[in-house]
Amino acid sequence: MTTPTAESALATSDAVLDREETISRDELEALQLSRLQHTVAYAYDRVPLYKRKFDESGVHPTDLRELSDLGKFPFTTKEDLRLEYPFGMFAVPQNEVARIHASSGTTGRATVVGYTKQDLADWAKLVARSLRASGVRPGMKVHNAYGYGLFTGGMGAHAGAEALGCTVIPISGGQTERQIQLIQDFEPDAILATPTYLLTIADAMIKQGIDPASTSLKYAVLGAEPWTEEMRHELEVTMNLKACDIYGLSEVMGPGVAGEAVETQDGSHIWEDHFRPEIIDPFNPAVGVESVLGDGQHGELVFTSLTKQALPIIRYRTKDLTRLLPGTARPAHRRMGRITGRSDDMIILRGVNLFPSQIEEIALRIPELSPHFQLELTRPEGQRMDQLTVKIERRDAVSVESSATAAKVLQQQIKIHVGSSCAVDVVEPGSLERSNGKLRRIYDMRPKG
Ligand code: DLL
Repeated sequence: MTTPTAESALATSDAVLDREETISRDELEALQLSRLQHTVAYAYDRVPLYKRKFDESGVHPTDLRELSDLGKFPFTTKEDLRLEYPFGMFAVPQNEVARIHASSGTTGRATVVGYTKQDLADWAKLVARSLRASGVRPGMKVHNAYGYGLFTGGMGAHAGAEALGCTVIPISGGQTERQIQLIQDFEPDAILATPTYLLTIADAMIKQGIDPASTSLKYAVLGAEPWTEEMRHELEVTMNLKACDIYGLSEVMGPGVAGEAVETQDGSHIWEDHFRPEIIDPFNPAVGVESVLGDGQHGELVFTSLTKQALPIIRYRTKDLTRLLPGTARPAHRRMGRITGRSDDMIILRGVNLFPSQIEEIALRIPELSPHFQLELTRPEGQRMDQLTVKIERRDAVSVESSATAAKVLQQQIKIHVGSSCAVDVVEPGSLERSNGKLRRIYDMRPKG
């Protein structure tokens, strides 16, 4: 855990917050209720899928009398968005859609999302709010290394930094040498990137003989993939900056659904004036008020948008596993715990559930091992059991002998903390694939079918 410093406390005391950041929980919930009542009626009237689903479940927008009534409404899934491809979920005519984004669609059809001008303004405001919470201030130079294009990261972060009053450097992801050159020449105050891409940049700096701790960068706002406290520590020490989390997903908006405050660094605050979060049991996703889990309980995060016009989203199942915690730096807005993983990224190894984040957490506590690792799943010939191999790079200055000892330690720690037996293969520094954005950690080489 990183402790707040005098400098970071100062960073928020000089900020002008949105009124909604400082209102009471009661006032916020009253706002949520009226916005929620409007949204469910709006979605029911304008999007055939919602009308059909509500009718099939026997609920009507007028059934939403208090916030907890939301639990009676049916869920929306990625599959729904795929089936309605491309524009079936849009609640406004096409000429009112100012922008379209889409997911890469590696596992099927892309999911398409749209924004009205007002949606884009709200999105920029929430990203600006998140960046400000993380220490970024008007007038700062912001190096934006999230990918531009259909991915919401690049343009979403860009518009937010502009709305905050920053000077934006729209470099996008990749071309790491050039990124490093521009960081040295333009001297940005903040960098926006995925945590693993920032790691790639730091790593490449070291290879070029540049000390990553010596750059102008003071703040990093990192998201789009799961990362751990151990990774935060690694990046903060290596790069001599404050690293905060930013969370979001295209179907709900993009980056800026939640953002972390630099003075507490205790998880992202969900901007609850625009989104109503719930936690459900991912393995038993029953509809019903009683099936919504209480604050503090782990489960799958579900979001309902409260202000979106082009793509209102009702009870969207994110597949992200986390829990809701009370607000701190922004008391009315609940925080989300770190995402431990996605329910579809979970490896089930001989009955034991395992997420890449758990391996990151354990590996980074072993000084000989680097944060560069991947997980390979195989099923050796003639065997019915799956095998997990953790391939991990040793740190530069570490000898092959001491890395063999470190491999044993990692194997034992995984056995103790996760409960799975696995093989560990410590490999040469620089031999594993580097991230340009969202890093793929799991390589599933098991025979299909
Ligand atoms: O990744 C939006 C984004 C861009 C967020 C830049 C933050 C920064 P998608 O491509 O739709 O949108 O992917 C959304 O990424 O459901 C999570 O599984 C994961 N994710 C996003 N932010 C975080 C985070 C963008 N801070 C999916 N921590 C989500 C952990 C995250 N996972």
